[in-house]
Amino acid sequence: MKKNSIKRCAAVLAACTLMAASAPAVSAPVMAAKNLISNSTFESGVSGWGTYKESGGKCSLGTKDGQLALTVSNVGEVNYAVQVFYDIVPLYKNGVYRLKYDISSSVDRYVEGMIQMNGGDYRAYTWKGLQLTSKPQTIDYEFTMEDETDIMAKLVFNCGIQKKHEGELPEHTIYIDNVSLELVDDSQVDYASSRPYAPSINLNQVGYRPDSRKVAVFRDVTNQTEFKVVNADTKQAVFTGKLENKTANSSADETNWTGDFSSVKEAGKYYITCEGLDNSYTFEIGDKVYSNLIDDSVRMLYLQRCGVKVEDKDFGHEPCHTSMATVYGTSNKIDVSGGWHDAGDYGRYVVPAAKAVADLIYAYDTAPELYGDNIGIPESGNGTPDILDEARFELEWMMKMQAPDGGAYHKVSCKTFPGYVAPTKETGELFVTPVSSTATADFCASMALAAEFYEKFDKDFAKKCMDAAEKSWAWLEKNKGYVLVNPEDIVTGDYADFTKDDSDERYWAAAQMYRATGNEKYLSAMGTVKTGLDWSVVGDYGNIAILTMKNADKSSSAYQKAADAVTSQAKSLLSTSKSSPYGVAITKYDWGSNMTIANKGIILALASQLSGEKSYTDAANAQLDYLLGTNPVATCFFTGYGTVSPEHPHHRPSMAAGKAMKGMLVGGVDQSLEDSAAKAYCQDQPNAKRYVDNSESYSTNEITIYWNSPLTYLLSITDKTESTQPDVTTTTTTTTTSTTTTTSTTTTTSTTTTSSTTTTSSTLTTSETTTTSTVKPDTKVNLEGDANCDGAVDMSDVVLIMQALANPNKFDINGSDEHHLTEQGAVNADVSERGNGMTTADALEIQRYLLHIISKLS
Ligand code: 9MR
Ligand code: ZN
Repeated sequence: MKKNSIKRCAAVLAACTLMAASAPAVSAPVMAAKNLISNSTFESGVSGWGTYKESGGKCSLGTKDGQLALTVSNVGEVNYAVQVFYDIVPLYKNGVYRLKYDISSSVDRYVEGMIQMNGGDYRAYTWKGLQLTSKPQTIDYEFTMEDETDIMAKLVFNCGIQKKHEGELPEHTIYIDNVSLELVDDSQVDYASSRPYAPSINLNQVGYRPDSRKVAVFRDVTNQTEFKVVNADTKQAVFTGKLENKTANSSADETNWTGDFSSVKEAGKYYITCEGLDNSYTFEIGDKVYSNLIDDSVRMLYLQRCGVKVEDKDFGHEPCHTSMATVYGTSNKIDVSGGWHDAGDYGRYVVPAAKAVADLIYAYDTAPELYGDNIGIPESGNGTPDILDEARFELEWMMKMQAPDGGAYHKVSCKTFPGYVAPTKETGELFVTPVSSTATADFCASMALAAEFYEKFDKDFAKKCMDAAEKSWAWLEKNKGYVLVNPEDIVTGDYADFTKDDSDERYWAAAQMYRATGNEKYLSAMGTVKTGLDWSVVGDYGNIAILTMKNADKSSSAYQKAADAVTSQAKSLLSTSKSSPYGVAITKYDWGSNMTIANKGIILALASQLSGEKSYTDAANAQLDYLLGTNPVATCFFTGYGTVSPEHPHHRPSMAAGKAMKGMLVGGVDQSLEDSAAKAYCQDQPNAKRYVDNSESYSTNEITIYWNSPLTYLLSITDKTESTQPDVTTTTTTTTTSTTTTTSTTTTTSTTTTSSTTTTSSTLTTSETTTTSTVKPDTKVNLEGDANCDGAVDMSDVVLIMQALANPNKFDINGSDEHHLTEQGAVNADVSERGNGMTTADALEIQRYLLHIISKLS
C-alpha cells in the first residue's frame, strides 16, 4: 500500500459498533443491482437458508411447489423462538437497498421480517411487521443502511409467538419465495473506510531478542531496493539493508520481499522505513522483550480458573460451575469442580487439558529461570514457581475426573454452549461424559510427568500424581481398544480423535511412565514411534519425554528413534519455512493454525538442541515472529501485545466484559471458512488471509488454554536454544558415561562457546539442562552469583558451577584451557556460606534466587 493511502483510523474504529469495529477483510464492493441472495427461488432446496429455535419453539424447513416452506409446530415463548434466516448479507453504510419477497401462511398470523445484526445486540437495520394470510403478498421496498457497515448481516423472519396472536396457533406453514436484496444506489458508500489498514512492511510487533535472526516482510513494493532500520527515539537510521528474495506468494496472493536486519542487536525501540511505503509498526530489541508476555500467557490460565473465586479488576468472578455434575447415563452426581475453562466456552475437557499441562511443565523444564513466583496468582510467593502452581490447579481437577476404575472421564460441560455470558451466569446442569481411552492415556502421561516435577515442591502431591498415573495405566492395559462415547445430546466440543486412533496417546503415556519409573516394561509398551503435539496427535510428547529425561541413554534405541522422529520432521519444516516469505512452517491453515505453528516451532527448536544447527533456531524463531506479527494479516495474534492485536476474541468473559482479556493467543487463520463471520469477511481472501478479528468468528478468533500453552513452551525453548546456540556448525560430542556429563565444544575466532549437557544431583535442578557459558577469562566482574563474569546472574552461572564441580580438570580455576573459571568468577560463585569455596550449595542458592524463592543472594 502506498503512502497516504487508507490509514488505520483509530477514531473511526472506536466509534463503530462491536461488529463493524471488527471489519477487516471486506470483500470487493457489491455491484449495484445484483441479487445478494443466492438461493432466492428455491428451485433446488433450502441451500443457504436455516432455522433457529429456542424457548420451546419447534419447526422444520423444506420446500413446497418451489417455495421455501417453514412448518411451525410450536411458536414457543418469545417472538424469536422460531426463526428462518438467510445468513450473511453485506450492508454498507449509506447504501440504498431494495428488499423484495413474497410471503404467505396457511393460517392467518403475524410475523416480523427484517435484516438484523448477526450477534451483538441483534438490532434490526430494516424491519417490517407482516400480517399474513394464505394469499401471497409481495413486500417490496427500499431502505438506506444508516448504521455502520455490517457485511455479515442476516435476513430473518421471526415466526415465534407474537403479541398479536390470540391463543395458541395450530401447526401451520409459512411460505416465502422470490427473495431479492439489491444494492440500488451506492453513490454515498465509502467502501474504503471499511477496509482495514494493510501495512506494507510486516514484522514481529513485539520485538526480537538481540541475537535472533530478524526479518521484515515487504509487499506493495514497486521499484524500491533498500530499507532502513530507524531508532524510534533518536530517529536516526542505524542500518540500511537490501530488499531480497522477491517471491510470488500464492497463499497470500501477494508478492513479497524480505529484509534481513539481524545485525541490529542493540537494545532499543525501532521501526523500518522504505521509500514510498508507510513506516512499519514500532518494535523492540532486548533480552527481556518477551518477559511480560510469558507471564501474561500463564496468568491468562489463572483468569480461566473455574469453580473458585478469581480476583481481577476486569475478569474477576465468584466461584462458577460448582454444582455437582451428573455422570452421563446414570443418576450419579460427582464433584468435578476446578480446572480451567477450555476456551471461549466454559467446558472442561481432559484431552486438551493434558496438552496444556505438558506444555507448561516442559516449558518450565526447558528454561526454569524464566518463571518466577510473582505473576499475581493466589499462590505467588509460596516458593513454587507460579507456572507449576497454575499447572497444578488443572492437575487437581483432572484427578477428580478419574473414575473409580482408573479411566478418565472425557469431559464436563452443560449440554449446549451458553450465550455470551460471564462464567457465573452459566448455571445449567453439568454432565460428565464417559471414560475415553484418549483422555485416560493423556491423563496417565500428564500425571506421570507431574509426579517428577512436583517432587521437589510437594512430595505428597507428587505421590498422588504417581498413584493416579499408575491406576490409569492399569485401565489402559485392561482396555486395549480406542474408546470414546460422545453422547449425541451433548453438543459441546467433542475432542474426538481425528483418526479415531489412541496409539499416539498410549505411546506418550508409556514414555512418560518409563521416564517416571525407569521400568523397562513401559519402554516395550511404547511400540513404534509416534509424532504430533496437537490435542489430537500427541506422539512427540513421548519423544520429548525420552529426549529430555535425566540420564538419558543416548545410545538407546528409544532415544535414537525419538531423536530421528524430531529431526526428520524438523528437516521438512525447515524447508517449508524457508520457502515461505513469512517463514511459516505450515502450508495448510486449519482451525487453530496458530497452535500448529507454535507446535512446529517447538519441534524446530528441539531439532536445534539435538543438532546445534542454527538454521533450526532461526526457523523456530520465525514461527514466533509469525504469531507476533510477521504474517499476511499483519496481526500480533496475542491479545494486548504489539500494535494490532485481536480486540474482539470469541471468548465469553471478554465478550461479556466488552474488552479483550490480555494475554491470549487466538486460533488464527483458518482457510476452511468454518463460521458465518469467516465466510462473510474472508470468502474473497486467499487462504493465508482468512482471519477476522470478530467475536462471532469462533473458527479464527477463539482462544484456548492449549493455544496459549505451546506459545509459552515455544518462548521458553527458543530462549534457551538461542542462548545456547553454537556460533559454528562443527560440533564434537563426547559422552562420559561415568560422570553423566556430556560436553560439546566449538571454537570460533572471536568467541569461545561451550555447549554442554549437564546432569546434576542438585535437588533444585529439575532436569538435564542444556546451556552455554561464554567465559571471558580476563573479565573482572564483581557480582555475587556471576560465575562466568558476563555481568548477569542467570542459569549459565549455575551450569558453569556444576560443570566445574563435576569436571574439575576442564572447568576449575586451575584448569589449563580457556573454559576455566576466572578467580573472580569463583569468588562470585561462592554465595552460600561465603568463604567456604564453591559447592553445589552455591548453584542451588543461585537457582533459588532465579526462581524468586529468595529475594537476594546471601
Ligand atoms: O481446537 C479444536 C479444533 O481443532 C477443531 O477443529 C474444532 C472443531 O471440532 O474444535 C476446536 O476445539 C473447540 C472445542 O471443540 C470447544 N471449545 C473451543 C475449542 C476451540 O475452538
Ligand atoms: Zn466455571
